[in-house]
Amino acid sequence: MAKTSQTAMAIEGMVREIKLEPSQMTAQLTPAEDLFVLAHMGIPETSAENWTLDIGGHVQTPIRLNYEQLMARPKRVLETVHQCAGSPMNPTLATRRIANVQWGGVDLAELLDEAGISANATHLWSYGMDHGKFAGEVQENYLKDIPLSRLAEGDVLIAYELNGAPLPQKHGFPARLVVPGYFGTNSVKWLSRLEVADRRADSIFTTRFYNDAVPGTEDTRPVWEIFPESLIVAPAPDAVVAAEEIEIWGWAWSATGVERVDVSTDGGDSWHQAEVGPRQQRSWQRFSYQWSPSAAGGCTLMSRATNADGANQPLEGARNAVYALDVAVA
Ligand SMILES: Nc1nc2c(c(=O)[nH]1)N[C@H]1C(S)=C(S)[C@@H](COP(=O)(O)O)O[C@H]1N2
Ligand SMILES: [Mo]
Repeated sequence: MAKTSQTAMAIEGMVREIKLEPSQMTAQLTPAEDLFVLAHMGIPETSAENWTLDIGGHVQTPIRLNYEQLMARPKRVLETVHQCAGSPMNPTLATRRIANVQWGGVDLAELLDEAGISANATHLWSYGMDHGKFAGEVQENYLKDIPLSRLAEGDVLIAYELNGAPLPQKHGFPARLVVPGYFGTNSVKWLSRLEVADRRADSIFTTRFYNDAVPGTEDTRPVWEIFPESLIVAPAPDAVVAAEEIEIWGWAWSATGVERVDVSTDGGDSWHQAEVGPRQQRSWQRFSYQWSPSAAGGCTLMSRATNADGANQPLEGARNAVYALDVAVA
């Protein structure tokens, strides 16, 4: 059974580094070294010198860019929330793999305008250079799709910087897609090809995985837009707090921005409207509630975000379920 070293490298397994608990998410901008790392088939070796990005499919003029040509285009800088949807095998589990970072890169809609999208096109397929085994089957690449309608909203980037520094290898060097307001799974790292298509992509990552059941129907829905969600940063779980006014604060986010956050200090029996800070571009938003505990003893704290459409967080059984933690009042 002879195997080349190439093959051995290609079957490296899943990478999943989760670095911060909610109580450690104190910074508005998540430092790059604290950012979670997810890769289904390991981290490929790539280099800027040999790298090219092909844009083709249903376009009038296919485009090929090298790293230098990508960098020579106008640079856009964008702060956005970045969220992993959690394990594709367990789509109703809340994992709170969330960060808020700044990407630097090139506007994808402008590039596609230059290529000229054909009238019948509906989706954009994105190919990563990583390949190997996933779910017991050999995958030729990491292939995802987004609807072209998302591009019309703007802010979709081909990013080559993270928090002002070159994209680290594990985060997609030389360049990656960034789709703000969509789950991280769609932001393809080690990007090599973009294909304009007239249907959804047929990879395991777009068909078998990353499609949610729509409750009460037989239908499924692609894991694209993120849902309204929030978490409490402070106080931390199991903290002992003094029986005087304290601030309960955390982060709230959604694809379109958060309209309101409610906080409960009695395990969800009653809710109080928190103050919600501004959104920077597509960032998460700070919320804060001044709490005056009325008695000593244990309390369960919760937060619940609502977006402009009135959608909010289920109490349980969902990826964006309400986060709850216990504290003790001294
Ligand atoms: N090429 C490629 N891109 C990928 C993945 C992958 O396995 N391969 N994982 C996706 C998933 S599930 C997430 S959550 C994000 C994580 O991005 P990060 O590791 O830079 O935080 O990358 C996405 N892009
Ligand atoms: Mo993910």
